[in-house]
Amino acid sequence: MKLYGHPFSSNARRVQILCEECGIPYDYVPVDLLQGAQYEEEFLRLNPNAKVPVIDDDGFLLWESQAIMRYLADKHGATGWYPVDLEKRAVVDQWLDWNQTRLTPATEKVAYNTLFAGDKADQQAIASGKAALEKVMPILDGALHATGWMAEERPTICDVAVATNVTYLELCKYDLGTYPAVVKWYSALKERESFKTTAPGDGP
Ligand SMILES: N[C@@H](CCC(=O)N[C@@H](CS)C(=O)NCC(=O)O)C(=O)O
Repeated sequence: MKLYGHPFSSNARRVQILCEECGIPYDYVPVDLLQGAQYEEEFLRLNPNAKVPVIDDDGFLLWESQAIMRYLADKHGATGWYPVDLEKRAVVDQWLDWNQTRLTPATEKVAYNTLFAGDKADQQAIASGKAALEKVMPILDGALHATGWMAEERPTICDVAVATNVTYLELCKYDLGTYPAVVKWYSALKERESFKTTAPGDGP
């Protein structure tokens, strides 16, 4: 399987972490996002959205990081990471949707403008991203109080997906101190080999 990604891509990283955790073999194909390689015709044939990650699994193409995680977990029988029980799976899916619709937009506003935009940084976007984070982070913190994990008594793909966003909050020096359960959970995940070997360093 080929995994098209970029070292700064939190979306590609979550797929890579799952592969590392489950021993799923993959060839990592870097796409030079900073030079615009995602807009080249050859790449657009893989993903017309011009985004990483994409996988090419023996000719089967799939984009959208969380759809890829679900597909790989199912294909490789990683039921600990993505439970098969209807209700348990629904809770993992709930958090994946929450990640895409609530946490990611807020995180992206802060991270893009703090780390990538340089002198085009939009301070209003940072402020509105932070205001949105103030609403969503307590929800994550509250969920983690019961077992220390988001959905199960162990990490699942939603913990991985959400944590790759939290990495960017950390890089932005966003103060997580108000969310003690998040700090504990994230510290535990960071200790895992899969997180260490895929970490984006200090960012751009
Ligand atoms: N919803 C998509 C988002 C993918 C995405 O935004 N990828 C970013 C990297 S983290 C990207 O490829 N950006 C390139 C661009 O926008 O030009 C997913 O979950 O895979």
